[in-house]
Amino acid sequence: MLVLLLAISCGRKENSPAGLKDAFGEDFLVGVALNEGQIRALDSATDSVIRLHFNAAEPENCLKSEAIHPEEDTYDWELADKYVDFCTERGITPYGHVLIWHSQLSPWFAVDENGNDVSPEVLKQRMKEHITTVMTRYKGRIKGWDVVNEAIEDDGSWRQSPFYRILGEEYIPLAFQYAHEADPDCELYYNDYGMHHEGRHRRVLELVGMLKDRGLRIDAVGFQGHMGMDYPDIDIFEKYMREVADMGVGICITEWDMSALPTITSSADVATLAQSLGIAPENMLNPYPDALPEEISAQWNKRVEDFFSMFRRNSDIIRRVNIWGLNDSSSWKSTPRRRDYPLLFNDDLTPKDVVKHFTISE
Ligand code: 9MR
Repeated sequence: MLVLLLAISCGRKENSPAGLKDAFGEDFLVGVALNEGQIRALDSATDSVIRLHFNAAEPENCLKSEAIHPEEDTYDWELADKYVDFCTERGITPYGHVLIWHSQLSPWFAVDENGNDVSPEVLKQRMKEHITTVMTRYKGRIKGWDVVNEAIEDDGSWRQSPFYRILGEEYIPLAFQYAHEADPDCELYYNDYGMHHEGRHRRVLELVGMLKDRGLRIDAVGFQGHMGMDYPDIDIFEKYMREVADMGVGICITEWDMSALPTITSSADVATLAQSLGIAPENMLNPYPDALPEEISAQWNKRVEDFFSMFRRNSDIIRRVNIWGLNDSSSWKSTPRRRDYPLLFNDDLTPKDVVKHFTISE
């Protein structure tokens, strides 16, 4: 009776799920990317929302090589250790992002003392040392790692990263080999964005096939979910996920967020776009500095609902959906000069309509 009364007073029915992790409990894990303040639990209200809604996490920045391995013989474990402890204490499964990525790469990683590219042998040795040291520290605690991130361009060509320049595409199987040797029980992923581009999609299929043909472990492909109101096409996203899963790997939706702002590409006709949205052309870069208009908010919530319903329909292949941040003000997409509304919680931590839709039973 007390439980029922409490549930009613909280606006929920007795059997309605409490948080997103419960709403999708039968389907997949629901994760959040944690920033430094959240990992340090600086704000108790933030902490409560994390505890209520999420059962998985990735660290937004603290496991990247520039943060954790700033100099060749120096590791900085302070925040990364806290991240893993934070998750463990709250029953949240911690995931690792990221081992080999061209961006936020430690400046020393691929160059010699004169700033020239190191030899292939030296780079292999550095990759192996980095992967082995980091994975060994969190062995048995971090459940899975993004081993290689963003190696492929939209058109399917290999990204000209220092790793590719020095080792060619061979750096990818090498990274997976080193990772598996470091922690044989750990899940290993390839992670990339813009997965609706046909060129990248074809190359991802080829890459997964190549790793499997060589007998290397790859558990899942991470489809980063950085989206907008007009991309990606939901049917193509679903079709491509299924095609990748058909190769015998799981799917993780990693880094999910959806910009609520108009997409402006270099070829966009900004004046026409502005007119169609009723926005003055000079305000197009920051069209909603004070609040998101209700009409746009309704469209945003509906599109998010469509995507999450599609994820649920594909729960036979999707293992985890990881949101790239908690509330709008903490998103990498929102800055004072371009205020965006891409996450599931408002600045004040209240849930958006789509969260209520999934967590409150009718
Ligand atoms: O959210 C991250 C932001 O805080 C960093 O400044 C940025 C630097 O590149 O990286 C962001 O996260 C990226 C992720 O690690 C890989 N995929 C793209 C994400 C958004 O840039």
